[in-house]
Amino acid sequence: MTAHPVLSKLGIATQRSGASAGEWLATAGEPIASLNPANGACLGTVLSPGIADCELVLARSLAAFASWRMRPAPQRGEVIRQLGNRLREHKSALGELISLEAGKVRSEGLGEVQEMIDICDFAVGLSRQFAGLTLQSERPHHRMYEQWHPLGPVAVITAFNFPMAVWAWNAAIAAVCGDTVVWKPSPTTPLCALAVQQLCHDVMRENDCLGVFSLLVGGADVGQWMASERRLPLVSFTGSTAVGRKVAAEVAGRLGRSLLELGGNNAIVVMDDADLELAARAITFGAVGTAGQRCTTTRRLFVQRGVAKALLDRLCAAYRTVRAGDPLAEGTLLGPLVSAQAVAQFRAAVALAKEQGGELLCGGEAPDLPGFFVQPTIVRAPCVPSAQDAFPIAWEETFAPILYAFEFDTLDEAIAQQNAVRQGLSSAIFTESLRASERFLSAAGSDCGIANVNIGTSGAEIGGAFGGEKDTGGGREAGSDAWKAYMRRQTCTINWGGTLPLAQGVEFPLG
Ligand code: UN1
Repeated sequence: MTAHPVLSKLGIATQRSGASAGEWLATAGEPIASLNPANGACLGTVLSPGIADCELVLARSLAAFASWRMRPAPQRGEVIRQLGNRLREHKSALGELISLEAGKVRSEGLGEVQEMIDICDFAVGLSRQFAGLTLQSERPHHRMYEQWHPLGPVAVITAFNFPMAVWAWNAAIAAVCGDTVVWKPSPTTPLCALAVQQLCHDVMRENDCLGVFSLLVGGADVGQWMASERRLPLVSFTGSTAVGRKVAAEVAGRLGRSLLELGGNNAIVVMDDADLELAARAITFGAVGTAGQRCTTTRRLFVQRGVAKALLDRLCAAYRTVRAGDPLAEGTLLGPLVSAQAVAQFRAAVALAKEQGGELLCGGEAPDLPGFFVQPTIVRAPCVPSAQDAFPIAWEETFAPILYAFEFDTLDEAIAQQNAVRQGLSSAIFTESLRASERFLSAAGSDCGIANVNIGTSGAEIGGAFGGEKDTGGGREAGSDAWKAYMRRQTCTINWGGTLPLAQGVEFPLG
């Protein structure tokens, strides 16, 4: 099989090892095939690591950590600056590979690479800003402060839908914090991981820090090993709530830390006074973009009764203009789902929605094509007092472009319904009313980790902390002070006087 030209461009045309600790290792595990979801063709095969390979990678990661943690943070930042530049140079090839392997349309593939570049820039700046507090000691001639130290090798387990960027959110921040990173990507998108790791090899070699970034392209056995491995003090996991729950329990059992980015079931609330053009654009991008396979995808719409017909008509018209097909072709807005199984889940969800009284407003079909394509779909939820009991399908996260539309009368009702699901990632309101938007953003408003006004639920910038509440797992990654998850806090008290006063006035006189 001749390798796709983009693999040659990225230097991985003949690469088959799925394990690296700075250089590719001979691996002993099962082969993993990478499929192009737009046509089902095999893009390449990667050999997964066995547990002995995992042990070797971890040993090298630990060895690299011993010196990396002592390199001044701004110098670690310099390495990430170079990585960001490498990503800039290869942006177009990396974006194309994301489109080939994950099925994202070209602009979204490139956007994902940009997200990596952005987080590198952010991490470079951050590397000069890790700051701890100076605190007031109650004892004379004592100084108290806190400082932040690196944790050790960090496990990063990522999903197929952001096959590069979620690694970058974790890896760029962890690396400037002084941690090393052991990455287990989704076995559905192994080549994306290989390409990124190959770029890391060059950067690490040139900066004499081999082992800071390692890779283990494996399945659930590798994930299980990571969760139970005490020498991985932090496990960052992105994926389903069901698997995240298991990872969290396993990591908690050894009192390790986990950082969870799990399922979302994100909603947009549209008030009667909203700019419907803006809302329709945002809902279409949120629900149809990435073929509905973002954790931030808009899955539920709550529209106030006065504008329900107008908005749904607009949406159905917009959906009809969405061109599906080859993700790399000019003008395509909807690529394939990631697998045949995802198409089966789409079909099952549409069937259940109809069975539970939903009315199909548009889409609903999975055309019989070689790739894993489905139609963007809107289902009107049945009008019942408690939609949760009557329409349980809308309480599930199906990774497909299906939007469930609900009508409501009052904002309080919409907020209550929006918050009624188990997940709590992203949310948005469209309104021109200050009162309505502030109510939505208040402590009694949206219960999600992300709450937006007049923009959709997906496409967050890296500068904010990203993550959500409840079944979404509570983790925060990327910007703001998310770096604190990758470090340990140390409280230090220094006595620079000549006596030993005890705190709380305790006396302990000796002879
Ligand atoms: C994900 O779907 O796992 O906010 C992450 C967004 C992207 C990240 C999504 N920046 O949609």
